[in-house]
Amino acid sequence: MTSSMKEGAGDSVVYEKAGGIAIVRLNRPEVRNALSFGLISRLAEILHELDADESIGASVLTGGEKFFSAGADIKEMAGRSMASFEKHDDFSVWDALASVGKPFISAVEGYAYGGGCELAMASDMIVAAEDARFGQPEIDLGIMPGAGGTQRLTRAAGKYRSMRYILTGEPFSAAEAERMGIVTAVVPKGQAVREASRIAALISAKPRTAVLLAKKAVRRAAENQLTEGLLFERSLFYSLFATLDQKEGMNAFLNKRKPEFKGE
Ligand code: DAK
Repeated sequence: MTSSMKEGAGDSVVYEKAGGIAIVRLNRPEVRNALSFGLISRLAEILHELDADESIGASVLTGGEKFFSAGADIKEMAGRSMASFEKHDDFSVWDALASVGKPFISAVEGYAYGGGCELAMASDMIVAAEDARFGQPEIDLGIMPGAGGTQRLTRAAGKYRSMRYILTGEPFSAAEAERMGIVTAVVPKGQAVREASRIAALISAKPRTAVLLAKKAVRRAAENQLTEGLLFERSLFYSLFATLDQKEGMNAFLNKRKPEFKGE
């Protein structure tokens, strides 16, 4: 089995290849793998590079042993305005993930919150450790999910459970995620990458073109008409950056205090 580690000092995403699969790891542990625009661009770039790599049939996406990701980088967003997002559409870097051809499986150990949960849901499968926690806590920052949380969670779990988690920000367990249909398999703590790699290796041994087209077809079934919902969600997400509550929510998080929302 050959393995080549691609890691340089300060890389926000690293990966290694072995036995027909790649293990791609988010690598900003100091900020709990917060998903900066740079990190998402690099992740999409790597997944597209792997698409072109004939030695690879499928990938596993992990955040490491303690957490998957705490979501989008709040520091990067806190001072932004609705107008600046409308003008620059910085979050469009996320769009490149939708055109990844080969299957990629999220292996979630620890928490996957906000954009971390949305990133996992945007992948093709989720293998979760039994103590993994998922959640869309954006409401506590004075914003809402913006990378598909309102759309993908609702499609999988239905309106009633999705409303609960999106409007309260309460986290939910791997078992609840499995009941809601967003998790492919729940495994013992510490085993998520191993199980995701086993599934990725099975897929990698299958005929590649059939896999690509089958993935495309399943995504079409699951995500038909998703595009319009995602655009609607993103535009509402940007509009919340015109509110005082967004400034208060994010500043409170960064200053480690409780927010005082005014509803404005
Ligand atoms: N962003 C930036 N920094 C973060 C962060 C984040 N999301 N989460 C944690 N950090 C930083 C903390 O500020 C702290 O930094 P220092 O104080 O050391 O400088 C460091 O990471 C360690 O954090 P904690 O001390 O809080 O660590 P704990 O282990 O005690 O707690 C936690 C971990 C995950 C429970 C906690 O850090 C937390 O609640 N984090 C925020 C979770 C959250 O609210 N996530 C949602 C973010 S909003 C879109 C695409 C994506 C999105 C939106 C739109 N489009 C395509 C349009 C996504 C939005 C979001 O995800």
